[in-house]
Amino acid sequence: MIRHAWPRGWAAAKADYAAQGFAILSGLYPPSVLAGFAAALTQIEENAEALAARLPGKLVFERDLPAHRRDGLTDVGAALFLVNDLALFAAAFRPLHETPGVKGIFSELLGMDQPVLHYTNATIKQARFGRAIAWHRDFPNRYICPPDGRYLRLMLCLDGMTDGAGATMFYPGSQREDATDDVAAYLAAQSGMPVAAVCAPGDVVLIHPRVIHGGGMNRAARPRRNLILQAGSPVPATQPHEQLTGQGLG
Ligand SMILES: O=C(O)CCC(=O)C(=O)O
Repeated sequence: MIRHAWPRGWAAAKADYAAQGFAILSGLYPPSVLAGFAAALTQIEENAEALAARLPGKLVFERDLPAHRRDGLTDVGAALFLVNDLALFAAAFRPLHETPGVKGIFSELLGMDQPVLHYTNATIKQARFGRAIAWHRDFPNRYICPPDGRYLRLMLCLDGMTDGAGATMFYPGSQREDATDDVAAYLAAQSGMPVAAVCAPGDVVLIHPRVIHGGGMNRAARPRRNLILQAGSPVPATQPHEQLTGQGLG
């Protein structure tokens, strides 16, 4: 049986983050801002081919990714998996890092006065065939990642997340220092089940960079779209930079 984690208030979310390596929080973004995000993302999806030609490398199509993570399905049209560097596409995405409250969340969880933005993306699990995401940790990663590991990801669930519909799954506690670095070895030694982050549209999931997470396909009839922002310590100049990399939050 799959276990679930549910949204909590800030004090409980902070405790969850420390104990489990992830936490679910409600009410951070106002409804009008959420509607703006959804409309801007829909615009991108509807104009994906033209935008991909104009902004090479920023859109990742399902058709260019291995089909085994979507049950072998190959007829996927111009369906997107990732939209990277959201600020390039629409000003409507700016509240993702500018909304009051966002800076405080990062500052408190990281113990840092001036966290800076690393990157943003939309991670889309399409209706019916949205791909599964393998078990992984976000630190270290090969994209944008301060060497000190002091950062976290805020994942806004535009459509909410439910079982069987691609909810992100977590191994609670796998962020701890004593957890083995090797994800496969950690999983092999586990007797516990992962936990599904079940949440409503507009909720956010706060993800510790060392917690092991992944998730199954979205087999539901509606898409599961998340917006992600990573922020924390400044990143070295030698790493890739997005439009807003290095900007302060709030
Ligand atoms: O979209 C998801 O379910 C998870 C995204 C994720 O694993 C990540 O950004 O590291």
